[in-house]
Amino acid sequence: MIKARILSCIGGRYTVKTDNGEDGGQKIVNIFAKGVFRHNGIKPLPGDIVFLREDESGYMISGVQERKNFFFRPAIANLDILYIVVSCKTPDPSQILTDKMTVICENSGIRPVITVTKTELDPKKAEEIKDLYVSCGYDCFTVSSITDKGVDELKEYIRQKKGTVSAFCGASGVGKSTLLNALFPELELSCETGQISKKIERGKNTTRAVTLYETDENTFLADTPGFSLLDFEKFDFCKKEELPYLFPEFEPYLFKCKYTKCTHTKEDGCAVKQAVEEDKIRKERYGSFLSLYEDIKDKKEWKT
Ligand SMILES: Nc1nc2c(ncn2[C@@H]2O[C@H](COP(=O)(O)OP(=O)(O)OP(=O)(O)O)[C@@H](O)[C@H]2O)c(=O)[nH]1
Ligand SMILES: [Mg+2]
Ligand SMILES: [Zn+2]
Repeated sequence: MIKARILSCIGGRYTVKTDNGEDGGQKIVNIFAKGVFRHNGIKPLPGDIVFLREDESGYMISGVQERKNFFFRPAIANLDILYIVVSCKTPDPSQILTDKMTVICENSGIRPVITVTKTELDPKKAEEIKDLYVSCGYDCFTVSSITDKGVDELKEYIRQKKGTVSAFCGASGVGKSTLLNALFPELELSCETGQISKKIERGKNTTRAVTLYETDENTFLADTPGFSLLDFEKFDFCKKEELPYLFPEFEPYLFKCKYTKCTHTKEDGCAVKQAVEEDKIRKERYGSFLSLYEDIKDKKEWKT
């Protein structure tokens, strides 16, 4: 049995990295749709660890190792870290979208890292975004792929995360592929980016599929297609009772409310609301909490 990691799935062709290459090394092989089983209805995803069988017609996927998690948009399995990429300008940042992503990460046991791009366009805004998420306890970076400012710092952080699977995700045009190129020019990203056009043309080199790149031994970083606001318009990733626990900065206050069943939305004697008034919890984040709470509060049945 050969063990392998799925790097990408493009047009029915899976590219996987095996550990049975020459001299015990690794090699990249392709598997076509007919060799891909759906195991108990599970479609193998980039990031999955799979078991391969080889016969005269090529490789087949014969099993998928149990996932520790999976992220649905972008679809990746076994993520350790999600770099939530936000540009400070063009396109303008959406705080609610960023907060939805942090909440989904918290719910799936994935570490979110906020990465603000294009900082040379609006350094003040970039720092504001960073401050907000640092105050929530998140790791944050500000980078410009034009001036290279902050790129080395982020690269060092990624280097320290040996053995992990991580991904860049964010709205289309925020500069994910360009940043990946600036960080790891040696990867020669298959998507033709890197050329920073003077006139910003969004969508010109838009990434079409999730691809994992090996940045270090057994360490993978994925570039992913940008999503639009519509992709996360419907928010139903958790139960309303769970939502407060997915805002880590609320934690010190959650058991200090007057009522044990406090929803932290409108009750008297709510310690979370008080912390917001005292600027111990940022109003912007509490605003996102209320808005997400509204989205899920009337949901009767919770699908998994
Ligand atoms: N000013 C400025 N422009 C940048 C920077 N980084 C990327 N860009 C530009 O932003 C545009 C989009 O960059 P991409 O890297 O393709 O963005 P993306 O997030 O990969 O987009 P999708 O693949 O569609 O999701 C391109 O025109 C880049 O040249 C930056 O640091 N500063
Ligand atoms: Mg891209
Ligand atoms: Zn409360």
